[in-house]
Amino acid sequence: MARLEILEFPDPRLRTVAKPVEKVDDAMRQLIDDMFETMYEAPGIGLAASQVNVHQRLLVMDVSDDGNEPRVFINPEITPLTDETKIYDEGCLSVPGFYETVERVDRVRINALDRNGEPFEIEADGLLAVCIQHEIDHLDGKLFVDYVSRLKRERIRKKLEKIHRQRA
Ligand code: QAP
Ligand code: CO
Repeated sequence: MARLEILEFPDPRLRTVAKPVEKVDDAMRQLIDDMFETMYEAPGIGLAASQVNVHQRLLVMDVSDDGNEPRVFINPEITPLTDETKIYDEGCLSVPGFYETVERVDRVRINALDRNGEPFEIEADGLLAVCIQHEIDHLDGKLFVDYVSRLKRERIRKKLEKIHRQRA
């Protein structure tokens, strides 16, 4: 297992649209394990491959209170199940230290492949539904800061760029 480096906003690589996974093999399962280690260490509740600079349609999540319900979604397809929306205070491992409210659909169906390449389907609401929409956005090169005002987004960008300069 290994911890992976997480790209941070405004890194342009986070804007890459990820390609479908063609084969779920041992190398993919190794990547999944490394992504879980990276997510749990952070700690976080969701991590998309895009955030570790792997531009394939794969994400890992654990929204349980005890951090003992790992979930893998490969090539996830999302279907909204309602017009109703909810707002939630979101954060992101690629935007550390910043939280903003985002409005999203309240109930979704997800079709995806598991770590053995087997298809499965779930319906999600609450935090699970928020998190999966947030993570699928990453695979499409989108970030939660895209949903806040330009002023807020620019403030966040400047603060993170300053932190990145101080790190270097
Ligand atoms: C996405 O985010 C999410 O700022 C997952 O300093 C978040 O795991 C979906 C984190 C909220 C729905 C609701 C953020 C860790 C983790 C930070 C995360 C930080 C350290 C974020
Ligand atoms: Co994120």
